[in-house]
Amino acid sequence: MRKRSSIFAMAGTTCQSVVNKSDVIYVAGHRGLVGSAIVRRLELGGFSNIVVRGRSELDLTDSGSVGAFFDETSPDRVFLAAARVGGIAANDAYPVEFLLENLKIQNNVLEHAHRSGVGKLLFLGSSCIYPRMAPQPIAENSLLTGPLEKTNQAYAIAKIAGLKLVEAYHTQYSREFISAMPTNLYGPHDNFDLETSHVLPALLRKFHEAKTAGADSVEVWGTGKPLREFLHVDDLADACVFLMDNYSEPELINVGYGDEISIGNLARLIAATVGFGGTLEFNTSRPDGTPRKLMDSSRLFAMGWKPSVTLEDGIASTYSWALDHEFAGNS
Ligand code: GFB
Repeated sequence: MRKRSSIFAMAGTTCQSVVNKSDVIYVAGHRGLVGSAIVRRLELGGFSNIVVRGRSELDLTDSGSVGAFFDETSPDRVFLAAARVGGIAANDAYPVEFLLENLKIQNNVLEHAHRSGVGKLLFLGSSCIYPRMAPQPIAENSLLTGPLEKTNQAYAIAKIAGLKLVEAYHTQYSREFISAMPTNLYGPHDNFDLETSHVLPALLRKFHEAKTAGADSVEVWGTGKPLREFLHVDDLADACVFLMDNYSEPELINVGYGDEISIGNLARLIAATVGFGGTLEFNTSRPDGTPRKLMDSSRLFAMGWKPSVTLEDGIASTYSWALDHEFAGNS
């Protein structure tokens, strides 16, 4: 029998606002960019009861296994950072997997977290849930006010289903589940594969390899004109722990950096950080995606949380990490 089901199934009994150091905290997706940063942040904060499971130990797309895991571990808190993710090309190429795997993972974790009486759960979405032409900066109330960007529609729909399920558990069962929508992220443990990654790790690899090979130019996808907002994943992890303590509303909340940069200027900044002195070639046969995606994070900022890693510092430290972990043997 799950240990807290009967107590927590009662309406209005789930408020546990402050995370205790001894709480059992399950971080789903601990090997990924976001999950690994949350684990680092929790360890720094002195949380000692962190539960993680690798893919070979727990298949989050399998409901029975997820149920058995929650029975066995009975977490007090859950950070749901497990997801099938990728950059613009991967989203475009694998809509079935982005839709199906994400729906399965989030449905299983949310359902079994509810059944086992988890005190609080934070679900992570993405800024691509908002309409392609949403007014900028994008406020939370832009959700479902217009058509989505086609290149990441499948992922966005899965994430919208997830945050609506979070809201439903909140309103129907008074379950303290919350949703955070991060802007574009980067940092250590990112995916650096050129076809499936996001732009920042891809450009770090491209410029690094071009410098190493003595190449004259580097290909940058699209026109270079789209605007993106980048948040270092350590800041996101800090915001997630902050929200776990301070936010209990059913409605999603944005987590952004507060500033944006064009892809062309991002490429120039990365080239300078890496020390590549050649030229940029914009390949316009590759998609630009959403023209602009700056989040309005004023609700979060007004609560007292602010990011601390500048884009310049974050790129430099991510490059340094990649040199040791991703590009080792290629420098
Ligand atoms: O980061 P990214 O793949 O995803 O691409 P999105 C951002 C922009 O960088 C696009 C351009 O305009 C790309 O065309 N870009 C330039 C590159 N060079 C490259 C390159 O070498 N690799 C990549 N990947 N891009 C994602 C969504 O959209 O944002 C996801 O697909 C998710 O679902 C994520 O929401 C946060 O910002 O366009």
